[in-house]
Amino acid sequence: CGALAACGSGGSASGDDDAITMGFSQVGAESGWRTANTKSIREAAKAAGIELKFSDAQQKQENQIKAIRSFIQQRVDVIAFSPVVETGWDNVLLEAKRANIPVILTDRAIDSDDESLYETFLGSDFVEEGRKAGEWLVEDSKGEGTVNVVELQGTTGSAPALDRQEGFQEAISGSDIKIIASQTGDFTRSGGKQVMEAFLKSHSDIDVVYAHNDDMGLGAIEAIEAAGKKPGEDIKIITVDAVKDGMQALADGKINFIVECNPLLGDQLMDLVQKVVAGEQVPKRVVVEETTFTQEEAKKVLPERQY
Ligand code: GZL
Repeated sequence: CGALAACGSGGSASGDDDAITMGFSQVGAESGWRTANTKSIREAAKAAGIELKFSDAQQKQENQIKAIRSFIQQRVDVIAFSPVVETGWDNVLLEAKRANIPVILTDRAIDSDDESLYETFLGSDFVEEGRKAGEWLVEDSKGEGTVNVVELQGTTGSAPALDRQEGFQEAISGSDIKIIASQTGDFTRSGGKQVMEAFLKSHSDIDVVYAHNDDMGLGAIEAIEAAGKKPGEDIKIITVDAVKDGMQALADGKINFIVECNPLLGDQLMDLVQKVVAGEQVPKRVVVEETTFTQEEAKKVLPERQY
């Protein structure tokens, strides 16, 4: 469905009038992670008998705001969304609050002083993800002297980009690891490739790529190989997400370490939706469980990965 269309899907076969109607505004379809996240939400809504009105914002905040206003006009029972960026939400969420429609944040957080604008935030701890990436590199580069890192950042102003940068910088502070360049690749494979091509042209001393998601890391692999270098060897690569294509590159030795960011939020989200609509208390913050993978670990778990 387009950015403004809100399409019905799921819901009980009987068309039960008591079924919860949920409006969901998704960031877009920019990465393998997002595809897996959308699939998880759609399947969980269907399984829970929740009527899902789904909108794809194509990574534009104004489309998310329009979709949320559309859900308010349709008088849905609950609104959930993954905010593409952290700021600029207070007005539209105040409109939902005044319409007595509860809001749930999923995947990404907002930066607002008014915590009454949403019931709960279900998602990963992105600062911890950045820390895990940095801690692995500190361990891996012990005794190597100065290590030069180029950083492929996620969408400018988004919670994962801001927090993964913060966590990584915290972990490497005091070490010989230096970030010599940072630029957004907007979480896409093409963005990661274009930025990495530019980095390779302007820096001859790149030791490591820290990409805020697998897709940009996979784009960087294409650029590194086109420059006649070996990804994973001449230039090491650390990414976040652990989607199938990233895990395959990790198993193949082209990526060196992946921090998992679990996109399978659907079931937990629907559980929170049912509790919120029933007026039950829910925690203000629900953190998603996730781990990390080395090349050896990727080879073992690849066959059983769900996304
Ligand atoms: C993280 C999510 C990020 C993923 C990217 O929870 O918001 O957005 O890491 C996706 O792959 O584009």
